[in-house]
Amino acid sequence: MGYRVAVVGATGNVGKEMLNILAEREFPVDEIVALASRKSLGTEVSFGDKTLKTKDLETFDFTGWDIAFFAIGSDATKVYAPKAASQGCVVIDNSSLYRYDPDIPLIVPEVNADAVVNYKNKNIIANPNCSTAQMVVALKPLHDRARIKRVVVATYQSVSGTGKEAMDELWNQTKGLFVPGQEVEPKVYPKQIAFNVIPHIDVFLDDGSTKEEWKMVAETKKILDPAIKVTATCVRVPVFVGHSEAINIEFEEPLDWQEAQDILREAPGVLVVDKREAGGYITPVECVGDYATYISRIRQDSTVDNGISLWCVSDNLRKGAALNAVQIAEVLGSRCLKKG
Ligand code: 11C
Repeated sequence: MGYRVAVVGATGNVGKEMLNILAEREFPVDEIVALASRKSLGTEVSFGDKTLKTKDLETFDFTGWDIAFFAIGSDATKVYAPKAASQGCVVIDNSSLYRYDPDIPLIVPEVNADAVVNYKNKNIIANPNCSTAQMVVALKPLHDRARIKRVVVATYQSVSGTGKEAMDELWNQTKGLFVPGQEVEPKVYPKQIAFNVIPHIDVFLDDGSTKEEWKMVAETKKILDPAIKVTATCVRVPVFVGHSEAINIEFEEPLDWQEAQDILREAPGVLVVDKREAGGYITPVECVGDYATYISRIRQDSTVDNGISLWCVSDNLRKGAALNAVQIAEVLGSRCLKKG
C-alpha cells in the first residue's frame, strides 16, 4: 500500500533527481506519473529500473492523486499548483512562489518538521532555496545549544542551480577557451563563467542585494528563527554540482569549536569531515550524489564574542531540492496522509 505520486517537471535537473530519490529511498509508491510541458511530451525518464513516458501537465487531472512534486518555474507553478491542490492532491513545490506565504509551511525536515501539518491550509508545502536548505541544517543544532544572533554567509554556488543550459554554457565555454575560433560568448550568465566567479545570482533588489541573498535571509527566518540576523553574498562559481558556503556565526552564549564539532557530529543530515590538514575537508565534487550536508573547517572566530566559522557543502540538486522534497513527503506520509 502506498501513494499515487506525480512528478511535475520530470525532465528537468530537479525533476529527474526527484524520481531517482523516490526510487532510491523506496518511497511507498502505488502509481507514479511523470508530467512535463508540451515541448517535452513523450520524453522518457527513469524511475528505478522502470522507464516513464512524460504526460501532458496542461490536461492532467490530479483528482485521486495523493502527492505532486512540482519542479517547474514560478509562472507555470502559479497555474498548475493551485489546480492540483484544489483537486485534493498535496503539492510539494520547489519554486519560490509560495515560500513566503505565511499560510504555507516552508519545511526542512531536520529543522521544522512539525510545521508540516499546516499543509492543510492550502494543500501546498514549499521547499526552500538550495543555499538556505543546507545552511539551516548546519545552523539548527548550534542554535539549539547557544542561540544564534547573527550569520554572515558567502556562497559558492554551482551552475546546476541555474539549470541545464547553464551547465552546457560552462562546459562549452571551458572547451572553447582552449580552441581558437570556438570561444563561447556568455548567454545564460551576464559574464564568462568558465575560469571565473560571478557575484550575482537572481535579480538585483533596490538595496543593492540580490534576490538569492534576500531568499537566504527570509527563508532562514521562516524556517529556523525570525530573530536571527543574516547577511549573505551569493556567488556563482564554475562548478557543475554542489553548493559551498563559508558561514560565520555569532552566538548569544559561549560555544567552543570542539563542542560545536561534537554537536554537528550528532546532528541529523550532517556529516563532519574536519581534519586540520591538507585535504581534511570536503569540496563540492565529493558531495555529488550524496544526501548529507558536509561540515568542515570548524573554528573559533575570536574577532567577536562567541563566534564560530565553518565550511558547509551539499549537493544542491539533492538536499537543496529533490531530497528535501522527498523528505517532506516522508514526514507528510508518516504523520498526516493515509496510504492507498
Ligand atoms: C541557484 N539557488 O543556485 C538557485 C536555484 O529559489 O529555488 C534555486 C532557486 C530557487 O541558482
